[in-house]
Amino acid sequence: MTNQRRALITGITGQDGAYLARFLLDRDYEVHGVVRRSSTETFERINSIRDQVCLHQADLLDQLSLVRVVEKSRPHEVYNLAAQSFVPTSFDQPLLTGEFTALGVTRVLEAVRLVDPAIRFYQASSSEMFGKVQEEPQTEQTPLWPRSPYGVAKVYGHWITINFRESYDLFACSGILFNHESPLRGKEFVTRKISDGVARIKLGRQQKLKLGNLDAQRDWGFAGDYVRAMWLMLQQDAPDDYVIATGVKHSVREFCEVAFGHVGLTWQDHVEVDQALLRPADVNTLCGDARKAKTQLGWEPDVSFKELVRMMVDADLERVRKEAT
Ligand code: NAP
Ligand code: F7E
Repeated sequence: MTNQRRALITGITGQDGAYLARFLLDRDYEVHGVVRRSSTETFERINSIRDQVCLHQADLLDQLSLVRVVEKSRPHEVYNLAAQSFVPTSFDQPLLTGEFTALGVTRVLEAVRLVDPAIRFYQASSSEMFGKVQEEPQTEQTPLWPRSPYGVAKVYGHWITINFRESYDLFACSGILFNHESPLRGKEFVTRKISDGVARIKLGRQQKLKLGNLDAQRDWGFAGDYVRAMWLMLQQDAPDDYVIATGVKHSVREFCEVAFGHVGLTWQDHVEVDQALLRPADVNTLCGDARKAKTQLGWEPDVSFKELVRMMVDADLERVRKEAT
């Protein structure tokens, strides 16, 4: 083993995993990633760095597979990004979501504690934990009131991380990240669904875009900015929890306005509301107060809302243009 820093990322094939892996490679880390077996590979987001990272098969449902990966990679830092992360699916599959997104965190923490309690641990907590918001903006102290099985599972993951820190003195941090997006965002999430829809409509491949709750407001930031915050948390003298957000919120309707407007279209001509896309319980508004992260980590976002929307639409235009008609 060399002196090079080693990091293990669960969820390396997801949006954040892909950005974090690149961020750590740029800082000369040896990067290891957990991937689960499937009949078709899901490595699209990490294709360009595939030969620079070391991938290990394991699953959040399988305790021993996680122990083996930690033993094999002997990381200094573990970033637990893997989860069933799509809120509507959590209403359809609440038990599976609990297994992955809640108990999965305990399994990774147990693997860390067993193999090497000196490993620094990052948990991907979420603004979804605030749900029916009890104050605005939300801080690290705001009471939690989750509104979906996903949010409930994340509350468990958040508190088990704090519990392991307090019980076993682990360097375990929890980042309460507000929505963050990018051209690598999954297409079922509303921002990417809109940017992809705008590109297809502009290029004549689609006529209409069906959406659900247009009034929902989110504090949207850029994923590339947010992975920097994850890393900063693990470089501090002591473990702690931080809200990561831009402090500015916009509605889904406003997102549509900027995205369609960017290509010279009027969103009202193309967007249709589909009642089937409404959730049994939705989070109507979220807006974070990241002053603690700014003061203690020196973290601030670089990319603004409008820059983010344009970046996503431009990337989808380029991609759809290359697709065969
Ligand atoms: P994402 O794109 O949905 O990626 C999820 C990752 O988890 C994928 O790599 C997926 O692998 C992996 N995974 C799922 N179930 C697994 C299992 N049983 N075993 C091993 N790996 C499994 O999510 P993201 O947007 O990058 O978010 C990263 C983390 O941050 C998640 O925990 C999410 O809940 C949390 N979070 C996200 C946001 C946001 O706005 N993006 C905000 C707050 C918190 P496959 O490729 O095989 O499916
Ligand atoms: O929905 C509304 C929807 O699915 C945002 C995950 O990364 O961020 C994400 O969860 C809002 C909701 O993200 C559609 O009702 C309207 O109010 O993009 P979303 P999310 O549920 O906020 C948090 C922080 C996470 O941690 C999660 O892992 O947009 N909305 N129309 C729609 N949403 C979707 N998906 N599709 C629509 O057609």
